[in-house]
Amino acid sequence: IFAAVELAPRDPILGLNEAFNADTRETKVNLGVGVYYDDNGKIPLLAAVKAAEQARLQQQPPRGYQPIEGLGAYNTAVQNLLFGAGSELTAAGRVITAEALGGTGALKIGADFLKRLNAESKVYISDPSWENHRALFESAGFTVENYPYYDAGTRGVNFAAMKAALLSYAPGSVIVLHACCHNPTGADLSDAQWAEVVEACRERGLVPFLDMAYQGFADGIEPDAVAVRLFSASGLQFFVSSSFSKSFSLYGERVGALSIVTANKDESTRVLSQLKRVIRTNYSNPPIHGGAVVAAVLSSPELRQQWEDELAGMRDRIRAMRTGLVEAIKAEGVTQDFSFVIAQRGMFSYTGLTAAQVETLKNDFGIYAVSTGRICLAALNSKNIGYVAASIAKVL
Ligand code: PLP
Ligand code: TYF
Repeated sequence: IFAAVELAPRDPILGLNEAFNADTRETKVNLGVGVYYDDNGKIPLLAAVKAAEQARLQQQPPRGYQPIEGLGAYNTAVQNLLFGAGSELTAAGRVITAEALGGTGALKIGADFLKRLNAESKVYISDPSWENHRALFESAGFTVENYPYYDAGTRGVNFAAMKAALLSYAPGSVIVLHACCHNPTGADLSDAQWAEVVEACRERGLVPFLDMAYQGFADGIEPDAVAVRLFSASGLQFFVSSSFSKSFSLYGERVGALSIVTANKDESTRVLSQLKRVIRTNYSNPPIHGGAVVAAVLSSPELRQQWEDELAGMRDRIRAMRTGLVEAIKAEGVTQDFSFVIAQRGMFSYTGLTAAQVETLKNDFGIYAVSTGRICLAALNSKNIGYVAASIAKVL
């Protein structure tokens, strides 16, 4: 049966973890995968999560099947974060939300549903984008192409090229947009540019698919939702995949959601019925624990406040690491200007390090980064930042 099976390539990012784990050097640093570590280099268990989990364990709840679309309280909490607590769209029944297996699971059920709606559409992702975007939409059967995005010269977005491209695509094309904290570049659109993207989508009849994996990691819960809010105000229909992997530090629990904004309540009923069909044939219904914990935190004023404070702590620590890295590289005598690292948003920086320099960082210093030069700032801490800066200075 398996004689002709070929060896598949490793995931370029998750594959780095395997190499890192096998490295025996004590000074090794993993700047590859997009995970938030605290100043001790550990993945935090948030205090708000711990409190909600302990309360849940005390209750010893039964483990029946969830509804196909997941827990109602969870889906409502997701909608409040994305669309705002007083959203007219949710009040009008124009938003449906299904709990999903992380942001990845949300993208997958969204892609499968879109394929049933319009099998011939093309899907466009940013150049560059999260590796898995292409693979996910291709595995749903779509042809995937890039729209212009990052400009290495300015270390920002080539917005003129992006907008011109959007305006050239066939109506019905699916446009995957990073709602905030662009992965891998850290370069985001301004609010004014988002408004122009909304108009381009309207003018061309495009299908916007916002991917929100890092809400709260740029400026805060509300400001980071600006793209979702602008699309909401536009009257257009669109998709949003979202994830609590990072913002709740619940990576392995696989907690995310797919939300779809429709034209009206009747359409919502029909769309949800079809989305449930997609879910049923994928995994039937989502697991209970992660969503129940998130719902408990978000529906308790005290725990919610505690979570927002903890999220702000993660955001501030990443910012401090951005500034600290730029200063430490400078202190090593490097004259090249790295101040762009401070302006980038979210967990990542496109450092401009070449594949060869990344390779040397790994071989000579045990510092792991993605070959594109992407590093995860959230893996830096007060103990390793000096070593990383000194190593970068040596490979430059
Ligand atoms: N979308 C983007 C842009 C991401 O960076 C990630 C990474 O984690 C995801 C989606 C997937 O999130 P999850 O780990 O919740 O599946
Ligand atoms: O980009 C990252 O590092 C995170 C984590 O297949 C990740 O989004 C990376 C690759 C992958 C799944 C998650």
